[in-house]
Amino acid sequence: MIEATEAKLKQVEPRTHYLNANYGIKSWLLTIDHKRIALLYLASITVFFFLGGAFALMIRLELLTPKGDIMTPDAYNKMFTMHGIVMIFFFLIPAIPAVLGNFLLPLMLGAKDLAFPKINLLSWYVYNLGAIFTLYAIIAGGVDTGWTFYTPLSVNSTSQVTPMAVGIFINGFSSILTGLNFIVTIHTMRAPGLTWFRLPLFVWAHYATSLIQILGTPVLAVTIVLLGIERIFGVGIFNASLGGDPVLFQHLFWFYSHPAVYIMILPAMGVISELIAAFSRKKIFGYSFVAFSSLAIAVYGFLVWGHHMFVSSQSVFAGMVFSFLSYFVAIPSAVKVFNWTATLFKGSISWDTPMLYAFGFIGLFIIGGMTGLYLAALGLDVHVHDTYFVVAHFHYIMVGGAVMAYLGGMHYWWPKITGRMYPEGWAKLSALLVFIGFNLTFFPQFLLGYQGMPRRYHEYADHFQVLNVMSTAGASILGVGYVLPMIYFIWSMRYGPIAKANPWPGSGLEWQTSSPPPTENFEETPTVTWDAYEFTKDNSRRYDVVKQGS
Ligand code: HEM
Ligand SMILES: [Cu+2]
Repeated sequence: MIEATEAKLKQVEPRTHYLNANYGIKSWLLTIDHKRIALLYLASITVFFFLGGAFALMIRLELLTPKGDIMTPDAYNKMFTMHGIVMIFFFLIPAIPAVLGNFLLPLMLGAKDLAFPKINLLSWYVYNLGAIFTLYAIIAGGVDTGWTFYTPLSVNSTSQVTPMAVGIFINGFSSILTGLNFIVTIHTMRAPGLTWFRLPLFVWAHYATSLIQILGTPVLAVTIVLLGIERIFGVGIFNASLGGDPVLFQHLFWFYSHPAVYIMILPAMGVISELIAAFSRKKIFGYSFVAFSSLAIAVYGFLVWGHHMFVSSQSVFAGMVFSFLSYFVAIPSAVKVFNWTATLFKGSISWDTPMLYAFGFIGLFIIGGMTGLYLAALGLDVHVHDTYFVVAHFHYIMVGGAVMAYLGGMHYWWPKITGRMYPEGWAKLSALLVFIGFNLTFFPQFLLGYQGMPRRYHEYADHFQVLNVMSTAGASILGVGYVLPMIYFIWSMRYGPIAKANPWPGSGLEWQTSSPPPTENFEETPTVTWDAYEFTKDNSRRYDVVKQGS
């Protein structure tokens, strides 16, 4: 009843917010509003998600039967390479920071924008410039080296390695600039009263992620430049016959790429902390442990790259050290899982769609993380290295973890972003499809890998077929689960019920302004007098009345 009146009022009295403040292509392409830039990223990233998804389905179709009958081995190599490259560099790494981070950080901090709004816009253009080179490489024939570009293959390959490397190199700068912008913003633009230990854990997670982006990404950039130099001039950096070392490439590559998996998972953990608090209406148990565990993960993450190289000619002693250190990375992750669980304990839990994704995340992340411990065990890894066990493990982390959190976060903040609610029934259905489809796709791959099916092969022995058919069937369900939200999100932008300022309700500053927020985010700079996740007793909003823009 009250809601109906509220909706009517809004129809009578249209208010200005960041979406309707200006119209026209130019007002979008030249915007320096972090909220609009987030949406620009959302558009670019969604294109790449579905491109990468199309490659994935081609892989699974090929693997439906043991004989390689729908494509040549060469085409298959290109298929999984491009799937990996697109998903990692153009979807997973930017997804949560560039879309949700961009949109939310200034709102959560009570700031008007990021510290460097123009650099923020520049980051988006840099992303797209990199994307153009990558798309060119794909159209011009693709790359067949695997997303890891291992030498010597990547030096000798006649496929489009060079333009692809250029694309990833350029894209890296977008990542660095975003990280830099976030760090400066978090340091300098917090609202009065918003001390470090009152920050939402989402902000802590992005702070830690930004550190990795700034420290790690340049290493990848250097690695790629060296690869380019080696390909063009053949100076003998990686070429053993000229005195180079092909394994050096793997060291450089994983020195970046292991920390990079935390670029993908830390922001996801930040999202999950917000969801768990909001939907159990409790303060996160052990707030400062969760905050510091993000930093610990960011720092430790740089010490364990060698666990990707147990069988790449490093000494047994080096292998033991990397194995040992890898177990330590598990501790801060486990701290988070334990603390989320403790938060749920005796909480008043509600089962809205974002919470379903949060539960999904926790379950799948535990499976992904525990199997990571198996892989970190030197002796076991020698057995399952380069089998489907590894493929299953990293999909549980990256798809079961990062993508679940991304979707959960998109649902949670959708009313804030668009001012409209999504259809809850459809959303629950798609969350269910994603969960079932995901497990059916990737769980059989643990068994396949354990039984010895190698990854990156386009034919396999007959007795692996049953599990592969299950996996392909799961992938189809997962595909439907991913397409559904895209459809109803677009639908909801026009027809969804009008959202309140704080529909769940949540406790962060972003919920204290109207949905969608005005261009300047807040009517007046808020002063913070409460700690993170301090919910009011009656579960109501902290401020019931949020002044609307004129
Ligand atoms: C429908 C969903 C998906 C299916 C069916 C699928 C399938 C596969 C398969 C079969 C491989 C192994 C290729 C091989 O080693 O022969 C693979 C590799 C990979 N996937 Fe996925 N995938 C899916 C979704 C995703 C998503 C959403 C991401 C990232 C967000 C992702 C990231 C990767 C990466 C990084 C690799 C490694 C490529 C490599 O080095 O072999 N995948 N995927
Ligand atoms: Cu690793």
